[in-house]
Amino acid sequence: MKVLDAKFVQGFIRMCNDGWEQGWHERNGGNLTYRMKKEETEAVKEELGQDGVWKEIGVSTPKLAGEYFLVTGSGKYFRNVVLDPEDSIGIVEIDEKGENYRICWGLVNDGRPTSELPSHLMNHEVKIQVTGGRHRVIYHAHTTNVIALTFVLPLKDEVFTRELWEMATECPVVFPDGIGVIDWMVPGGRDIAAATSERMRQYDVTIWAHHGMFASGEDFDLTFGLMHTVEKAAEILVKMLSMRPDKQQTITPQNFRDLAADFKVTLPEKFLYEK
Ligand code: 2HA
Ligand code: ZN
Repeated sequence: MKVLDAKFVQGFIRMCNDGWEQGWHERNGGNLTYRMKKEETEAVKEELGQDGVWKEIGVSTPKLAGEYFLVTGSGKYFRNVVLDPEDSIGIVEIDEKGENYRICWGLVNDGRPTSELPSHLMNHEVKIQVTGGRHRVIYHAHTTNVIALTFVLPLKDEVFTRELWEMATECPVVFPDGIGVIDWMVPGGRDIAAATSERMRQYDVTIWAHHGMFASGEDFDLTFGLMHTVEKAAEILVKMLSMRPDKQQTITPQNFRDLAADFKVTLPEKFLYEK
């Protein structure tokens, strides 16, 4: 089968375009990676070259040895993915040590995988461990309202989680484990990758202060839906804070406990503090 005819590739391209249409991917902002299933790799094998040069990932991810990933390219624009996928995205194989990658398909004009490859791969490695391999998608986007909030709220997991939960009843059901937040860091390197993956052990979403969000999920719908839900809650919070800084009424800690019981989710008490 041709790579571009495969369902997972079409889903990946659609997600890139959906993110662009949300306004989360100005210029070359944001990146997306997908850990391919064995049968998906097998299905497109006829188009996967073995002649790519091995290059250093920059971090060591031994649990990803031999895995194949579909990735967006460094410097590529999400808005172009749907028009010219072979230029904008590619498939990479990870070597047997988990330290190098080679391009097997796509990124045809001397392209390279996303500059955030270290963060993506470290997050994939952590998520394989904590989800027993269920999570396959890691998504980074420059979500406007979440970024705006990182200038006015304390950069604490408890504060962001609680404030965003209060903005929409679905939030604690969609992200019951909460949200991690890290201080501003230089993007693209080993340090931000380590700090993010440490948060992703507990959470499916991590906010990068003054930069954007990282989200992890089982498939494209769940991961895009998670990003969308968090960003929508942030939009409501920005609107609320713009109208008046205090709340006339809100969802209370007891309301959250009642919701958790009915919706069969566990909401950690550390987020249900008295204010
Ligand atoms: O430009 O979003 O974090 C890609 C990025 C870097
Ligand atoms: Zn970014």
